[in-house]
Amino acid sequence: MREKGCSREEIMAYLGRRRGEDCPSCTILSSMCTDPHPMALEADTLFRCTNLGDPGLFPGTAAIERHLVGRLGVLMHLPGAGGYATSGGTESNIQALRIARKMKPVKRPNAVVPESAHFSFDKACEMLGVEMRMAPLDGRFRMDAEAAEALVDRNTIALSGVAGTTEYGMVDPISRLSEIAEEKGIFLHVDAAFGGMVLPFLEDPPPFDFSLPGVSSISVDPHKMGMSTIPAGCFLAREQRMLDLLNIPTPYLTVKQEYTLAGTRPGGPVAAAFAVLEYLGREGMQAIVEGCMANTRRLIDGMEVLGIPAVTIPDVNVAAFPCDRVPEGWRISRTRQGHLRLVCMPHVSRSVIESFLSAMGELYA
Ligand code: 0PR
Repeated sequence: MREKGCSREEIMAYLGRRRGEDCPSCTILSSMCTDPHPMALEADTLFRCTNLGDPGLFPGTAAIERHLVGRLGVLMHLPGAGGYATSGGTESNIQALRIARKMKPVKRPNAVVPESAHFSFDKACEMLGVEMRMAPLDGRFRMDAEAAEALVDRNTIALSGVAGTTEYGMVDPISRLSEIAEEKGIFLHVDAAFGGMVLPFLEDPPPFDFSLPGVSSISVDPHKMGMSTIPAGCFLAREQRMLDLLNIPTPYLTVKQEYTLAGTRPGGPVAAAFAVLEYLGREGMQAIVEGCMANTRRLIDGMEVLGIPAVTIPDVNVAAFPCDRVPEGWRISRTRQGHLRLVCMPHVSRSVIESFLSAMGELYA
């Protein structure tokens, strides 16, 4: 560390240079994050100095967290769902498995997840000493529910499906998983970290939420399609008592116990997530989601014209293509199977899609 501090101007000049090295968002085509909505930035700033880890000191912020959980519970068809604001899908998925393990304390627990599960499940299973069993996917990159059922045994503590997969944008057959979970009495966690803020705004979405009686918990991330600031995730549980299973005593806080994984938690992104939902309303969210879906279709059509058909028709705004070469300057990632993977987030506007397609056109001419 420096012996003597340096001036604000010097620091800001240095920070500005470093920030300039970051990729401009209009070149980022594979992120599930996006430029926060202006309403999110304003709300975040107001709550920048709050800590939800000690909610008795910030009762106003804590009330907003409850409102956010309330709104998302209603969106997931369960008014009054239990829940809290997490740091994102990873924390939510870990919490789901912690609860499932508490609810079924077997010696050698396993969890059945699809091959397409996000790598946060690897982290969760490793941390919790749970064997991760991966069910294969069908021809459209969705979990094969019958194969999943065959992997379930008496040591299975949880079954999980994804609503909006990270790599192919597919929704697993959650209705069927719900039936299996009910029949066998297993905890069913739906990872809707991405799709949770997309599917409710589509015209005829596949069922994935608490409207299915077997669904026990859901991850949904406002810092993805909810256009909040980072970190804003949300974990929702069918019953508050599921979360209470995770309570540990917190002797020197304003509350006597907590079930969150993180201790100190930022209020800013939570206020931001709430503010965006309030500002846009269902109509505003629908318009943004429709725009992203229209851009996804345009991308798929444009690639098809270039002789590169999408590997599947996605349920949400993620499209994957079998394609080796990409033009310079774009930040694009690949799936585990090597397909090019693009996420049409709100910052990926129609003109960004058109520039990408024309650069692809030149490359493949
Ligand atoms: N579940 C699903 C279905 C996800 O897609 C993700 C993240 C998670 C859980 C984990 O969420 P957190 O990262 O919030 O804990 N999916 C993307 C990924 O890791 C997120 C991402 C964001 C990737 C920005 C790239 C990027 O630039 O691949």
